[in-house]
Order: sequence, then C-alpha cells, then structure tokens
Amino acid sequence: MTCESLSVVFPLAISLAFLGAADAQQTPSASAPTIATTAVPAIPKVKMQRVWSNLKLRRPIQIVSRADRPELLYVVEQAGRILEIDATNPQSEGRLVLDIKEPVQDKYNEQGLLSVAFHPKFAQNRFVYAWYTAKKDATLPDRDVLARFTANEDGTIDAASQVVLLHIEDPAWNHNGGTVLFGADGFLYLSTGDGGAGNDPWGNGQNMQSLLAKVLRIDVDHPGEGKPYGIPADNPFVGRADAAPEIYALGLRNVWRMSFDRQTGELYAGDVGQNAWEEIDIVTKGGNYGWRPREGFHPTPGVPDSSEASAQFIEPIAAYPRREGVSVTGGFVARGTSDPRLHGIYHYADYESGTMWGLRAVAGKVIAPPVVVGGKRGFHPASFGEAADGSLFMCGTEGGADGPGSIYRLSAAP
Ligand SMILES: [Ca+2]
Repeated sequence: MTCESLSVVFPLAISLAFLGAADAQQTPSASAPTIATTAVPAIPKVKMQRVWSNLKLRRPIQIVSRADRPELLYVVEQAGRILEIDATNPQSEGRLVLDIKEPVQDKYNEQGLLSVAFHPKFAQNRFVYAWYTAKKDATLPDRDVLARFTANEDGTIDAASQVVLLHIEDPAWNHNGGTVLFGADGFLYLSTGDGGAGNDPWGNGQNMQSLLAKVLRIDVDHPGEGKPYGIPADNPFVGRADAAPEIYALGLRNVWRMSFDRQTGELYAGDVGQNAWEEIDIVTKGGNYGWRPREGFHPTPGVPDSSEASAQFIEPIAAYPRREGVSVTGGFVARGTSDPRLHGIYHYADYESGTMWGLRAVAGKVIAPPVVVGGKRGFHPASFGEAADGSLFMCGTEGGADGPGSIYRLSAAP
C-alpha cells in the first residue's frame, strides 16, 4: 500500500489516547492520564508454506475446523464438496465427506457451495450448516440457501439429511455472500450479498425488509414462530414492524468472508466493493455500513447521502483502492499460540492481486494501519482458514479461478 493511500485511509489513525487506555489495563493508574510510550508491536511479513500438496483440489473456497476434533480440517470446494484432512498427516489425500453438487448451482464464478460451519455442539448433535446458491427447480426461483445437514457416526455427512432453514430469492447470479459461522453466543451468523448486478439496483443495502446485503443472526437451536429457527431476543431490530428480525447489521454490499476474533469476539468482515474501494469492517449489532450511499470511506458518486443518514453510517477500519486489488478476501485475527509474532494481527488479502495485508485494531480502533505482509503472484486467495488451535491457513487457486487448488500454512517470516 502506498503512502498516499495510507494518508487517505488513515489520517493519523493511531490514537495515542487509546493506546494509553490499553496500557492502563496492564499498569493501572487511577490518577495520571498517560500517553503511551509503548510501541505497537511490528507487523511481520508472512511466510506461505504449501501444505497437503497431495490433495487434488478444485476451487477450494473455505477451510473450517471443529473444536471437538482439533486434528481435522475441512476444505470446502465451490462445486459442492467437503474434504476432510488429517492435519497431522502432511501426505493426507483427504476424505470426501459431503457431495451436494446436485442441488448446488455453480455455473458462474460467485456461485456454489460458499461456506460451511459446524455446530458448536457438533459432538452431540452432528449438525453442519451450509450456505449455497441453489439450482432453479420446478417450484422455487433462483435462491441462496442456508441448510442444515447431519453427519453420520463415521464423520461423513449425509446429503439426504438436508433441512433447508432459510432461502432468499436472489435476483442476479453475483453477490451471493457469504460466510456462515457461529458466535460465542451460540447463534448462527450469516453474511448475504446485495443480490447482484451492479450498484445495488434493487436498493437492498438499506432495505430493512430484505435479508440481502446484511449480516443475519439466528438461533438454530430454538425454532419458533413458524420458522425452522428462532430470533435472538436481543437482535437489534426485533419488534420493529418495518424490519426483518433476522437482521444483525446492514448496508453491506457483499461480505464474502467474515470471522470472529476468538479473543475479543469482534466480528471482522471484508466487504467487496463496487468500482473503487475494498473495505474491512468490524461489524457491530445494529450497525449500518453505508452501502450503497458509501463505498470505503467515500460517498458513492451520484447516490444521495443525506447528512442525517450518513451520520448513522459506520466507517470501515481499512480500505484499499482499485490499483491494489479488486475483491477483498477477509481473513482472521491471528490468535494461535504457536506464532506469537502474528498474535493480534488481522490478516486479509485481495483475490485478484494476491496481495496480503496485516493490521492491528483494538476495541474497534486501528492502532497499526495495514501493511503488505506477503502474497504470491498468480495465486488467488479465496479464503483464510483457522485451525482449532488458531493457526492460520489460506486456500485458493493458482493462475486463475479454474487453476489448481492449493492450501498454504501461514507463519511469521523469520
Ligand atoms: Ca446474487
């Protein structure tokens, strides 16, 4: 990232007052308001080490883990397959545990099986959740589907066990989100796209009755009110007649990848931009991230942005312009214990340029603006992944969207 863009994106983003607050936690001092002198730890370069090269992967787009079996990793293939890897075996060839190519529509690049999450109590209920674009059928239009599957005792997942929890009619092939994952609160979070085409022609970003262009939060353990899921009582728009109660946050164009910081519980999202800016957001309950009136830190040209409405918009914590990439792949805050130099750094990348960045934020404020930490020419990072122990991986394709799939382990460069 150039100095020029840094000055635009982070006008002196490092808050000394804030750093003082952080220090105060370690050395409590009721009296003197301190200005921190402790330097923010440097952000190291990241080494990408190719792993499990025996795997024959086609369009790997997510890596997920299970708390109850920390030695296993699961690689999601866009066409509708999940492969299980024994992470302790460098020669692992993977085991196919789910194939739902039949209902999954993956005709266009942004379509397919997009995200998978294991239930936090998977060891007891063996529930697995999937977010995918579905093939049109006789009774249903083009739609994005959130479905639950049940695994067998041997760890394979029965495609016939599908229970559709939610489907959202989707007007275009692109901008389909999305990440499904569980919060520490036990609720399921889902990022949806704005439907597609370009510039949100249906106005879903700010439409409180549409589930598109949102982060949703639902309770999969307590169905209610005629739905196969419940609505958490403290969802921010519960009780409002003009809003869908599933909505947790809005104004998000197409959050392809989001993750929780496992230490702080903050929800980091990479929101893919239109023509100008890719942004990183920390998504908070009830937050409005400004799409379509805003993109990155800027108003969208030609879109009304009244001062009253813009005052409600939450700015990203980082953004980068077109010359540095075209589609952000949100990553993770590194919390693995094996690589302390990466600890606390949020890593993300651009799908097209392959560039990887790191930044540090504390309590929603950036304390170390993004720096380029690595990347690989020709590699298209579709997703970061976090093992159960917090160590970080990355998956994607080499040379192009249809190139060979690969997985890299990330570590701090010496
Ligand atoms: Ca769409």
